[in-house]
Amino acid sequence: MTNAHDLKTLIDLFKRVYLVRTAEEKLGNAKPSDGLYGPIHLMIGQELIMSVLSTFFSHETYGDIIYGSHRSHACFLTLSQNPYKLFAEIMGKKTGCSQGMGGSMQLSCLEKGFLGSSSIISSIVPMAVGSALKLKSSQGVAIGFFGDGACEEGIVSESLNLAATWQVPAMFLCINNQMASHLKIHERQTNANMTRFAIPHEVKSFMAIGSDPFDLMSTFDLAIKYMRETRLPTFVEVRALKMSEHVGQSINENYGHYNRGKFKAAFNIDPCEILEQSLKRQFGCSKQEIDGIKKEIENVVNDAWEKAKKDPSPDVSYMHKFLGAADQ
Ligand SMILES: Cc1ncc(C[n+]2csc(CCOP(=O)(O)OP(=O)(O)O)c2C)c(N)n1
Repeated sequence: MTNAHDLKTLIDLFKRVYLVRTAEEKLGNAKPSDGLYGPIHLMIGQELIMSVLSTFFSHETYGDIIYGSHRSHACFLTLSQNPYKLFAEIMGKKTGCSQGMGGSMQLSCLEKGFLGSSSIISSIVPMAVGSALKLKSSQGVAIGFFGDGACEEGIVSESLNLAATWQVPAMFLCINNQMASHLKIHERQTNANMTRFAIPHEVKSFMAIGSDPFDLMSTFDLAIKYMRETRLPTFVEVRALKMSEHVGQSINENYGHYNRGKFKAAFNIDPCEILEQSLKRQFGCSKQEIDGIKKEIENVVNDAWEKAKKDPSPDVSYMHKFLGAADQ
């Protein structure tokens, strides 16, 4: 992406954000008869981050690599543009991106450089450093994204130390939604600023607001250009507010300690709405044009859902193939 204020760029971004939002709402509103398996970590409210990042990321051109956390639907969707493979995976179908064996937290899209996500908090961070080492003599970058809770794991600091010592192009992307499961940041850390983890390792850090498309565009632009040119690591903190519960299909107005309505009113942070308003007010897009884009995406998502539901489950003998060498 070159010109952040270009209409075509913003429409493309809106399509990415709306695809993630629609797919996540589909998951959040699923009925028991839809047959979803395993824990699902939605990230409604955080869609813009991966949507913007994906426009600067290119496995085809540079060999870029990315690894994700347990909350990775947006990474998969923005890179693959394939809600069908995501839904099939979460429904435990053979046609899913991990052949129905991984579920919501174990996603990948190898052909686009998304090498995997993991349910083990922070476990992908050293993998990003390993990939960055491999990419050192190219122009590619390796990204590992994680939450503020993951910063409390020693391996994030150990990985920062190695990336800085080896001088490799690894991006430590921390999505700071100020919650880890059900604990607020001030119950776990003395300071809500995550970039401080980069300071002892002299890793250059950046900070962006996750609901501001222009801030995200300029931050990722700067950070990725810096890495492509210097081959050095970066730490990027994005402040975000998640409008869904920690885990589960809880996107109702009142659930647990979240109240989505109050949240939206208090912070005015819905990135989908911010982008839509920006397209209308600053770029003169008509309601009809925006509604047309939305309808098209909703149709793609609905068709993907129905198709995935009809797919077969993997057979049990196939599952055994992945259960390790113990019984071979
Ligand atoms: C090593 C490890 N410890 C604990 C857990 C349990 N757990 C799952 S999600 C989570 C909180 C993660 O918070 P954060 O990293 O901020 O990501 P967020 O859920 O906010 O996106 C925890 C502690 C885990 N999955 N792995």
